[in-house]
Order: sequence, then C-alpha cells, then structure tokens
Amino acid sequence: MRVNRPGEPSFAGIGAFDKLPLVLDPAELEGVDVAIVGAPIDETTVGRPGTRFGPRAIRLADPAGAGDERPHMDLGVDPYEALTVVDHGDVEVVPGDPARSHEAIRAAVGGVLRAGAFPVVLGGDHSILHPNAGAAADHLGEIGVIHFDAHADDAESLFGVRRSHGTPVRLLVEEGSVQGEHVVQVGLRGYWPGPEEFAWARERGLVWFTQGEIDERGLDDVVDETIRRGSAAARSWLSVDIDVVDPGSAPGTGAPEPGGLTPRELLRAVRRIGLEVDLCGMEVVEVSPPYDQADVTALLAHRTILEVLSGLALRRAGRPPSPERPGR
Ligand SMILES: [Mn+2]
Repeated sequence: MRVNRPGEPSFAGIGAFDKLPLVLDPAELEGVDVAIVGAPIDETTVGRPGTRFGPRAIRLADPAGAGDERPHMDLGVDPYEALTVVDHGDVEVVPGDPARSHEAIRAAVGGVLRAGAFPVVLGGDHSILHPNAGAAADHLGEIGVIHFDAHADDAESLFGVRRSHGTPVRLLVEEGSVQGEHVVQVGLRGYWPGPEEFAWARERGLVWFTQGEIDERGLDDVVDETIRRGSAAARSWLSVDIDVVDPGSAPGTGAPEPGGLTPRELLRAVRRIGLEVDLCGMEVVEVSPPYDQADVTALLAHRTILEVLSGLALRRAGRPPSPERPGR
C-alpha cells in the first residue's frame, strides 16, 4: 500500500521509510527484495534506555531527501530502482516483556526471509541481534555475523540477566546459530568487555579488530580482512551498533564511548561489505533519540542502510561501480 503521494518532499506526508510502500502482511511480501522492519524495544538495555524510539526516528530522519529515489553518487546505482524495497512496519513487540518481543522479532524476520526478501531491521537495542540472526540461521542453516560495535556484546550475562543487549553474540554462538570463527567484530574500544569475555572469544575463535588496530593498520586493510573472514560462512548477517561511531558524531545512543569511527569511515566500510559479502540481512541498532542532537545519529543510521542497499543493488546487478560516476 502506498501511504504517500509520489513526488512529495520527505518532510511531508506519512512516515514510512523513504516513502516506500507499506506492506504489513508477510503474505504480501512475494516478489519483494528488501523489507524494512522496526524492532522498537529497549527493556534489555543496562544503561540509558530510549532505543524503542529508534525505528520511528530513523524513518523520519531525512529532512530534505527526494523520497523513494536514491541515486548513489559514487556507485552509479539507485537501490530503489534496482530493488523492490518496502516498509514492513514494526514488529508487534510487547512493552515490558522482552522474551515475547524477541519471539515476535524472530517470527517477523523469519517471515521476511521465507518470502525470499532481505530483512533490514531498525533497532531497538542490540539484544535483537539474537532473534534477528537466529531467524536467519533457522532459515539458512549456520551463518556468519559481521559486527560493528564499540562493545563485543558477548557477556555470559549482565547483572545476572542473560537476555540483554550485552549478550547476543554469546547466545548465538552457544546455541549453534553461528560458529565463533564466523564472527568478525570491528571497532571495539573503551573499557568493556573484560578478561572473561575476551578469554571466551579467544576460545571460540572469534575475530575482532579494536579501534586501536584500525588506527594502526588503516580502515581499508581491516575491512579487506573483515570481508575475507565474513565470506568464510556461506551467508553473513551485518550488525551495525551505531555506537561504533564516535559519540561526537553519533551522540544519540545508550552507551557512548569516545574515540570511534567517523561517519565517513562507517559509510565506506558498510558500502564495501554490501557490495562484496553475500549478506542475508542487516540491522542498525542502539539509536536512542532522547540523547540525539539535531537527529544526526538517526540520519547516520538511515544513510548506513542506504549505503548497504546501494552496494547490494550493484552486487545483485552483477556489475562493477559505474565508471561514469554521475556525481563527478
Ligand atoms: Mn552493541
């Protein structure tokens, strides 16, 4: 269903993602390439909450875009022309009951995958990585995870709680949805996690690149290796915690950690991953609008999704980036 008039400016009308058609019924997803799904939960946050408002903020973030036309200046592709993309609405979460919300998220993402579409999940806190990638593993068999984050999110529990935004990586590996050696983490920094989590990660064969290593080697070199390792599993889930970016550029998040990637670096990295890795789905999580300034964090989340979709569009078209580079 179209909920906006064609040609309407982005600040007008109803807030579907980029004014895309709204398709709430999974039975109507046939023929759809990409379905955007909101997962507005934050009960599993240990610090500052607010990410339940993330999906709506990401949908509304673009103040002056051209609606559902998005020609990528460097790649020479319009993902909305090359792919059939719809807004699949929000998962029917249950406030105060993260277990039932996670069940609903797993079912919704599973429905998108069964329809043959690529899920793009708007968080919500990072606990949703577990039902999201879990649904992909249920559908495809064992998968990999490419994980951008300041934090490793691989604790056994936080404050004695297993279902948390600090535990999804461990839950996925322990349940066998993902093998440890098929997890690649990019951008870790700061003072968490600690020795117990790193010992577990080492034992399970996870690979991680700290911000310090990125600074020493250069981002392109690290992304090369991320792509190589992320391609070791047949398909990979891309998980972007917006706190991988420096809080100076992405303040609207629950657990900010100084010294992260620039927005430009994140956009370049995910564009390449969308283009070069066989992804089975993606999420952007931990956008917390109450802490945002001028919507910059929500807008960065929106653009992160567009970069991946542009890369994906080019990959599906089976051609290299356009030599014309229309923006030049
Ligand atoms: Mn995280």
